[in-house]
Amino acid sequence: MDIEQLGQRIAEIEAAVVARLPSVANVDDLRRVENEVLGKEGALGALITTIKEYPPAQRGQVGQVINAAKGRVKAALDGRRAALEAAVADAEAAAAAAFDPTLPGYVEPMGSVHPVTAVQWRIERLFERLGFTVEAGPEMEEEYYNFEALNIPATHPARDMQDTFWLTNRKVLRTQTSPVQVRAMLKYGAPLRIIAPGRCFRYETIDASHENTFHQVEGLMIDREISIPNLIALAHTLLREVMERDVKVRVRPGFFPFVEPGLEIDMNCQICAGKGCPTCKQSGWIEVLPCGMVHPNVLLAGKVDPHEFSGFAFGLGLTRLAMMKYGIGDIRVLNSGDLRPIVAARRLEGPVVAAV
Ligand code: FA5
Repeated sequence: MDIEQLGQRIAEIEAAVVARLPSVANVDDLRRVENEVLGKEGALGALITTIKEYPPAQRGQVGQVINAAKGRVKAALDGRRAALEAAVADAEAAAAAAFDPTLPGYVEPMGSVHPVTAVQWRIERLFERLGFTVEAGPEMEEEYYNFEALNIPATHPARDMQDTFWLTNRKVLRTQTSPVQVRAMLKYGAPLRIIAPGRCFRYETIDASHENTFHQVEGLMIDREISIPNLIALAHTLLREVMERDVKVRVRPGFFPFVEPGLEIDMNCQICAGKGCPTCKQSGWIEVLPCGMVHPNVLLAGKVDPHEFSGFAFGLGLTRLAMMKYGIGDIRVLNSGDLRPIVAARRLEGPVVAAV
């Protein structure tokens, strides 16, 4: 290749690079192009090695031609690099300008606890102040603790009082929280003060006030010289404190094999103010607190001496109490995904979470 041909070859290389530059989209691609042209084995870079093929007298001129071309190509590459960097800086500045820190933030909707949980927590705090501890028992319960230990042998007609979900392993879904009574006596002995909130299950026809899954709170106090006036006083305090208003209660006899005597403490229906509605079955009263003095057979099952100790127990209908407190007329909404009871609870209390 003589000098003239070399000049043409260089002009072609330069023209190709210049034509290609506008389509180079970023600095990394530009570095690749630079290497392909100016690198040791690049189109221009490799020409340097051809110098020795020229007569010594021409070699200086050949070197100058090649280096001048490399300088022009380098300048074109630097120009494109500057343009690409400026475009990136402009895009970053535009993005920063689009962010307005003075705009109000997005407020996440705040969750809150279920009305039944809110009432349960309130009851737990009240009883903790009175020296009670909070116990739990299994929802899948031994037949023994759900029935026999509570003075309900297999042949006793009282078994039919609570329609039971029997499991194939001969256990039951507990129909009441009362099994925790004997479990707690065996665990701690006497004297004893516990409450046991939890879910209960009954194979029932569902209506406005009956669910097959609902909550109770068991209460048990065992000591020397415990009597019915202690129980009634505590029941009244409990209902007033939970409802946060004065409520009417009535006491009537009740039968449960595990208490003697047994009582039913009812509260005036808060849905209809005692006038009568589907929730209270038009009676104006709602049964919330069956209770009584613990039967000696139950104390014996718990290895507590009935000659030394006596006690009272109650089984508060927690779900129904939550309904009364928040004016929820139909129990079914509490186990559904319906948020209306939550909203009602919020309206009365503010965010329930904050009250805990
Ligand atoms: C009992 O379950 C006894 N274990 C209560 C007890 C404990 C008595 C200790 C004496 C001493 P009862 O079956 O009545 O009793 O249920 C107690 C409360 O649970 C009822 O007053 C009612 O408020 C609630 N309850 C009962 N069945 C349902 C149901 N299907 N749906 C919603 N609440 C119910």
